[in-house]
Amino acid sequence: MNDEQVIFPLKGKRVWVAGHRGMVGSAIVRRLASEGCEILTAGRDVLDLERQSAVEAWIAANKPDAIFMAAAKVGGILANDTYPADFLYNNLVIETNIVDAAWRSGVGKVLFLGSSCIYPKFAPQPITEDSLLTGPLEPTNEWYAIAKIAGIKLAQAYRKQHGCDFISAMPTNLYGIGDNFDLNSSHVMPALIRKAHEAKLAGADSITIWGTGTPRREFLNADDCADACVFLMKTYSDFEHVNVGSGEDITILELARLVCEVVGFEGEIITDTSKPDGTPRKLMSADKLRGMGWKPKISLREGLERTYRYYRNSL
Ligand code: GFB
Repeated sequence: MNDEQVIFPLKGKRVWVAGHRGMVGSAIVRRLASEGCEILTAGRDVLDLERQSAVEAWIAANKPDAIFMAAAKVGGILANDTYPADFLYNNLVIETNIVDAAWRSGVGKVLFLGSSCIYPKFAPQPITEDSLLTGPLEPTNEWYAIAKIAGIKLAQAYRKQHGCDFISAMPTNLYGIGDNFDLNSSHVMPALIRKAHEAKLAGADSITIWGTGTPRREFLNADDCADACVFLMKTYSDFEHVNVGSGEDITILELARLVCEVVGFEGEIITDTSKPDGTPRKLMSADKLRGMGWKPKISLREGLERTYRYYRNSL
């Protein structure tokens, strides 16, 4: 990053990573280690992000200069479809509490993290930032999407009405160290790693993947996402959100084959079409962020190998 690009240096600042125990939050904490800032964290035992007065009091007392909003209720397609109230309510309340309290305490900069599912189900591909609110959402995750759209709008509203320097980043499907490997609530990448690993150990003939295997998804390693978030925090100050992706997508079946190769499982891949496919394709345009000078460093294969190593070490 060129020095002249930096409009909000982090050196010497107090930086709160909300959600520091999650996959993205912990990656941001790792990434911030080289920024010379003071990293603030607050575990669930200390701060309940769903209680507005607690969030207000914590921010007022700890006086962060900047906040990364990586705290969220997240999950894969089945969890989103099964717990709509949790995905809508928990995310809305966490966002409103942090954004409003940040404004009240005069926090200098806030980065809100959303998701690529904010875009219409049939948005033209690759999806540019201006596709937001141009069509109906994918039903399996509309609750989460509505909460994340509200988060973007909160940041914009506080910028417009109060002049706050609040910005938003929209990461694509993320995976990596600290991922959730629970088969009912996880995203596809950790689920496939676990399925292939367990099938290999059991000497099984096949693994079963959900849906038809034809949907296309874009993947970005959580450490690349953290790097992009720090880049945006330091260099970006504008109304519109920014896509954070790899710019490449693959089918779920291709992903399953790659996972099996990395894990060393040689059996068959069977599709279970009683499970939902979700949106057919979700490739975001990477042009805006690339144009600012950021690009990912971790290839899909390298990221997968790292994530598989993490999974084995966590067993
Ligand atoms: O990662 P995933 O759960 O999320 O699923 P979405 C992606 C695709 O992989 C879907 C298929 O077509 C799934 O049917 N898939 C195949 C599997 N096998 C599996 C499996 O064993 N587990 C899982 N989980 N999927 C989520 C949204 O959508 O993406 C969230 O629900 C969020 O709101 C997140 O936006 C990034 O990409 O479909």
